[in-house]
Amino acid sequence: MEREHIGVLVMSYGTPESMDHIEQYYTHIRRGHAPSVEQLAELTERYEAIVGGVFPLRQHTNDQVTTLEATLNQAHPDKRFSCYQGLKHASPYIEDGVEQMVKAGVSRGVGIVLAPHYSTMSVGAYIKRAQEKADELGLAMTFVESYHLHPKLVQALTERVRTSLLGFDGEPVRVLFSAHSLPEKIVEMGDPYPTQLLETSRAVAEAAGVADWQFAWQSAGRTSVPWLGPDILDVVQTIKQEESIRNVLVCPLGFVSDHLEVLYDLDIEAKEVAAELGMKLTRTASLNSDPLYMQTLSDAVYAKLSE
Ligand code: FEC
Repeated sequence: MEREHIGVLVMSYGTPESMDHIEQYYTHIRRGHAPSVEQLAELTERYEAIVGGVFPLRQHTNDQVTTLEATLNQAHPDKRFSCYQGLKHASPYIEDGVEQMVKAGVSRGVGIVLAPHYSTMSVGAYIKRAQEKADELGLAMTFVESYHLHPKLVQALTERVRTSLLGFDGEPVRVLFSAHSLPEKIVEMGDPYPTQLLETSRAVAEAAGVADWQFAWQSAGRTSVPWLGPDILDVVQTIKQEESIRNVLVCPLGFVSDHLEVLYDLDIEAKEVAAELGMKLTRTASLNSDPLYMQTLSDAVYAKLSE
């Protein structure tokens, strides 16, 4: 009997294709409004600072998509899985990925985002775009909304926290779990994002035996509306000045890959703030294509198929 051909739309934030594409990318993030000359220069400088003109998120997303396809096919040989990339702000866009699945003649599609926590403004927006394109093309699709408490995800994060703590030679350390901030209005909307992030933080802290931890937001947008806080840079200052804490381990569990928000906002900006205060700040390694993370995605996709 022929194996059923399932299309998996793997959605990720996306990154510019080259330095020449930063303006186009930034304009897409700003819903069609081009950035000012200063804003563009500032973002270009941040990209230059992390990687000298290469965009690591693209490679990580490529690897995650290829590895997830292999993981799914190995775990479920009775079916044939093909993974397609769909990016939020760069090519191949989410709509392109859906189109590719239809062209390949898959019998149905499952969508998953390379971000474990659901918010209407993040994962919800990815899903909306994919669903609209799938409806237009007549493809049946279902979506994984979140997988923030999957035991293998918690295990992968726990291992990273434990490993990084060894670098502090037994000295007291405050663990700061972090994620991308969003406008405060999501709280009034009853959005599950803050609660899910706290649930993952608590699960990892318990599994790693960490009693001294707190949650902080990072990378808030440069807009006039209020964003969720406290911001991680303020937290670092406050805990040094008010609690005399000298050691900080950041675990950015709202992200899965090495990219600008981790490599610049934490590795350069937060480390600089900490160094000025005479503190030691390190961060846990990103998941990227960790086998436990790939199994988390594979399990979540497969569970969706049998719903
Ligand atoms: O490495 C890279 O090239 C891309 C890194 C990157 C990731 C990422 C993830 C998330 N974002 C989320 C929300 C927002 C909201 C705004 C916003 C703006 C930016 C800008 C850049 C950027 N984001 Fe991002 N985000 C990344 C990069 N993000 C660059 C524009 C300049 C700036 O503000 O720094 C505000 C947009 C608006 O005006 O409406 C909101 C969320 C995530 C985590 C979930 C996910 O991955 O989708 C939430 C990676």
